Amino acid sequence: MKLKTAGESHGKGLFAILEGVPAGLKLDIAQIDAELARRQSGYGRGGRQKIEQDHVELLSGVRDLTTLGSPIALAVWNRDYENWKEFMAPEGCDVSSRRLTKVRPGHADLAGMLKFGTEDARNVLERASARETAARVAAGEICRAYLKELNVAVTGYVRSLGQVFGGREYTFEEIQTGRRPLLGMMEEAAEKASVSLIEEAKGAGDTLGGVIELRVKGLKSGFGSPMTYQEKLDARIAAALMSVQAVKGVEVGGGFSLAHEKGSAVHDEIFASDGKFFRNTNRAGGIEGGMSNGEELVFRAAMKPIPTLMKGLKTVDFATGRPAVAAPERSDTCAVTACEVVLESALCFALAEIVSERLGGDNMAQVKERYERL
Ligand code: EPS
Repeated sequence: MKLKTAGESHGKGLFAILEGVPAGLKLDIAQIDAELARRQSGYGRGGRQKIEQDHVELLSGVRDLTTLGSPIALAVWNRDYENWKEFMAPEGCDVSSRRLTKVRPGHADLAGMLKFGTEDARNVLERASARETAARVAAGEICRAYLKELNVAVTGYVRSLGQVFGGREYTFEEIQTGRRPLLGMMEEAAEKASVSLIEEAKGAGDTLGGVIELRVKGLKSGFGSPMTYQEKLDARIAAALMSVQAVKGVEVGGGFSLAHEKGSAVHDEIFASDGKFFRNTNRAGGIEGGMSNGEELVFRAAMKPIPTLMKGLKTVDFATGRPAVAAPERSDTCAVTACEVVLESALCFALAEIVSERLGGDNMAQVKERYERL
């Protein structure tokens, strides 16, 4: 499977081409739209989400809601384009307005201007914006449908937000049913404390990040390979998660905490019963030697606070070379809930890609039969 996205934050829309989806996969547009809506949700989001009501339009590769095996092209149109076409239209527009030169620390502005040889950070930030993830979520939902046919399920939740931490570990089923709608956290007390923290940050013109946990249930063993470093499951999934805007760290299973323990307290001991292997712990996060081992996959990703601060950080005006306060573009105070949704989508694509490489198959019946046989 291959996925490409295109589109600018205030351009006509966000687009994806997903290639390699077998024929015969049933799609549910309402389900894709529900996940797009969840990507727009979360306490602490900015004004843009009041303008948009993201909806997927399937443009090719699908007939009567069933995939054909051909590349799937899809669009999520930007409603805000109406307000921006004067400054963004590919066919010609006013590029002297809406310039951004007071480059934002932590954003793509400065490095991008130097790299692409432009004096307007808008030429970079429009693509670097996390709005791109709308296309990834729409495509990711098609990948989730593919995985669901094999009884592989993906879920996740917001584990911490700023300095607010959740209280305990949760089972896959608890996460699937117990995630709270306001912030995607699991506990009411943590959610309340997070809402106050977001209010406080908003008042101060500041932003907040958090940690997201992701789980995969039902993936059989043997996906990924230690034979070449490029094929390692943990490496490929870490790369997929790190590709999501603002993600600065990824852990697998016990992650960083494992480095502080002795081996005897880290590795999951192996038992067998009725010819089946099992473990009573899962500190490996379901991956050993770069392969799935049949246990749940467990990942955590750290999202940094969004770099657009209303209060503005110290910077330099690219146009004058003089000290300045970074441009306060409209943005979110906190988008950790949206990031959780996007990370699930990125994970769904990465897994579908890895699974389809091993199984091949022109149609879903073939894919299912091959998976059953493993
Ligand atoms: C986003 C849309 C953007 C931002 C945010 C995410 O909308 P606008 O720039 O029109 O307010 O809210 O983008 C960023 C955080 C960023 O750094 O660019 C979205 O739809 O997710």
